[in-house]
Amino acid sequence: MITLHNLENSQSIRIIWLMEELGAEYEIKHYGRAGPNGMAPDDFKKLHPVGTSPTITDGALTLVETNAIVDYILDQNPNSALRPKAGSVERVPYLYWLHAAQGSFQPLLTDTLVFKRLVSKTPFVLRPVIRLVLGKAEAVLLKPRLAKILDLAEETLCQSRWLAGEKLTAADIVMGYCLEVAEVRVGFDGKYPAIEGFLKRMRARPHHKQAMFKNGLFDPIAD
Ligand SMILES: N[C@@H](CCC(=O)N[C@@H](CS)C(=O)NCC(=O)O)C(=O)O
Repeated sequence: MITLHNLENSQSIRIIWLMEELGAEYEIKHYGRAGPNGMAPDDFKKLHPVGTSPTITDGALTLVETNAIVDYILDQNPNSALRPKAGSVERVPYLYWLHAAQGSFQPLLTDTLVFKRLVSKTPFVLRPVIRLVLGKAEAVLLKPRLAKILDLAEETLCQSRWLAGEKLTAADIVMGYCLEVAEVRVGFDGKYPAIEGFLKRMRARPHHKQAMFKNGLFDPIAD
């Protein structure tokens, strides 16, 4: 049976939601964050050389990386509609959003947090300088790319209920976390009503509610 090693308030919420949608058997082992920077504790880090959350174990196997875990779990549930079949209309948008989430969107969201913290942790007198330098990088690198992804998600969700069509897929589960983080870290300023509708539908799903309950506190970090 799969054990999800669940670091508190982390990306592994998606794996709980996935397992709940599948009705799969699994267990959760909870870990609190440690130290001033809120990293994973030592017993979590010992599970795998990379030491990131989510981590799953299944017998002798230990696996990290969200999308590798999602694929591993869906391989065990080959008939699930959460992964559209190759050749279907939904397959390519599914692949795009699944991989855009972890390959592009999540790193930009992490960089946004790092930039904010570099400013807030810099001694007060030096802050204007660091704000100026990072502000430029943010304006050139981060903000336009984030806006392009959010604009495309908005456009997509104006045309279909979920990102890869009318049915929920694992791409929505992976993107859902990113959109929740973007909501507090980037802010939508009323520009993304279709994304807000997506988040409302996501949070209304009984399996999502159950996942939240099993996860415990979920409070995406804004800054
Ligand atoms: N690319 C990885 C990123 C995982 C990641 O950065 N997880 C964060 C939690 S959201 C983490 O493990 N932070 C604690 C640490 O690095 O000690 C994935 O897709 O799973």
